Amino acid sequence: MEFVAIVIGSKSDYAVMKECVSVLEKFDVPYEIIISSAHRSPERTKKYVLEAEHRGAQLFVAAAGMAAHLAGAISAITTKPVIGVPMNGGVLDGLDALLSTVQMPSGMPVGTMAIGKSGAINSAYIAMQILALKDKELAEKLKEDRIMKSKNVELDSIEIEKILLQ
Ligand code: RP5
Repeated sequence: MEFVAIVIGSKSDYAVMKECVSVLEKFDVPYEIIISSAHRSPERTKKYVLEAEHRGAQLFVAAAGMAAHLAGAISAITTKPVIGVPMNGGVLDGLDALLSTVQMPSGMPVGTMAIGKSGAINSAYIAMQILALKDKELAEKLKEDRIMKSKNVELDSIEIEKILLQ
């Protein structure tokens, strides 16, 4: 079965990365999520990535904070797309993780998202956009989602205009 493999560096990352999970669930996209760290459990990370790829993982989402090497370490193991999500927290509140995740050497890409919640949500969207290249039903759902987002902007505007006119 094809699925999205999410790896988070610590249990503490789940509070943010549950946003990614929620989006995938909303769109009925199969996923699995494990905790594994580039630093604390490098062997487990490598073993999981190889096994997950063998079982049908189409791409990896990797979330880590601080000296965030998880996404880069995963990209060293697989040629599947790797999406990195820098976690906020720590002294530099995610800027450290952003730079660690995004500054990959040439030929070893990590598609890096924004820090924190927006990045977690967008990691699910980018993952689905990749899957939708060969999944027409999912591509249709993504188009409908865009239409709804656009309608919501108009509805929000009408609401604010009404409040201002009172
Ligand atoms: C990173 O260090 C993790 O991804 C997490 O964002 C950060 C802090 O981890 P904990 O000390 O909360 O486990 O490796």
